[in-house]
Amino acid sequence: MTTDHEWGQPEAGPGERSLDGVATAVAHPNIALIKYWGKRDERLIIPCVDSLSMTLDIFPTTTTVRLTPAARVDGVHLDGRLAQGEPRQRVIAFLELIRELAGRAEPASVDTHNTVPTGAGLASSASGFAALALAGAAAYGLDLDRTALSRLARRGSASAARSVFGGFALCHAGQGEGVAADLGSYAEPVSVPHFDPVLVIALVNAGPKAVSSRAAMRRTVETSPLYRAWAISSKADLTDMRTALRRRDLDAVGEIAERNALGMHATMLAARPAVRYLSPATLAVLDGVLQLRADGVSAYATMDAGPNVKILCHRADAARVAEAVCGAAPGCSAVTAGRGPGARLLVGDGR
Ligand code: 2P0
Repeated sequence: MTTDHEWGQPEAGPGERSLDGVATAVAHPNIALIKYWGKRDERLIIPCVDSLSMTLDIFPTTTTVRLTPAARVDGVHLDGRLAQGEPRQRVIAFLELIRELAGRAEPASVDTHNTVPTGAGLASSASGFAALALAGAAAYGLDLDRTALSRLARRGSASAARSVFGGFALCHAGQGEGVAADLGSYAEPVSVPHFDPVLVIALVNAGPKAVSSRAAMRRTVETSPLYRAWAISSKADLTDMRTALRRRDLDAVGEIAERNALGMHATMLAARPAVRYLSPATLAVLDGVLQLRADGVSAYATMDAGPNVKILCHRADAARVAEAVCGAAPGCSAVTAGRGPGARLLVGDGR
């Protein structure tokens, strides 16, 4: 059995520093059991709803930030290639934010390596901005505690606020506007010792999504008549989820996660025009999950901004679940993730 400490939960205390203008950080993706969908401030990236996630122990992102005082502009490399367009702009805007906080002006080079397919609804922006926040803050000498780091990561991608922490994390939507909203919106760890479920990730399509989650959530908030109802029910889902986690009741956790995710997708289907991430293969996997439950296996599905399905189950059932859902959807492959660690700096050889 594991304790939260072993899962890399943060400890209170001084922030993480780099003394020589270079830092490398590793962060893992997370999957929300209570979803974030919709922003009430697009510039500050303030979510409309609280969310709760499990950080994974697979698909890490490793990011090095190196200050380059002699350079004229920032250099951004993603998976060994010079980044272009929007991905590059998002990284540069994030570096600007760090420089503003640090009161510094030197450009930097950013080198990021993802082990998860980018943009396929598998949370690459969560691990990506959590790693960039930690490495960037350290390289620029910013002394941030984990709450401030989570707040900073949120400015890259709201789901990244949660990947700062290992295990389970709750991201507050915060209240008010402007500075108050910014201060109030950050993630914190939710301690659930001795609870070790897994997520079987059924990959039905690892290609990039047709609609970015950013554009899709904007359209949903602006046009879906179901959005408000889901946001209200999501509050109740979060309360129920916290109780279920406290009880380490996997069936309750799974039921709540599944209804929350299906509700989120219902809001998207009702948007105008509709946003539909669920494919025929997604539905075949969901049928497989229903059959598993009919056969007495505790298995519950959640889906994000893409067609892939994550199935929550007991670790002992993971192989059976993977086999069943992949049998239900031709071309599907599965990988199993447990709860993983929070973002951390690498030192020495890790650089
Ligand atoms: C989540 N998703 O809670 C939800 C559920 C997808 C579905 O967070 O615009 O990349 O950068 O804040 O975090 C995906 O959206 O969006 C996401 P931005 P993000 O995990």
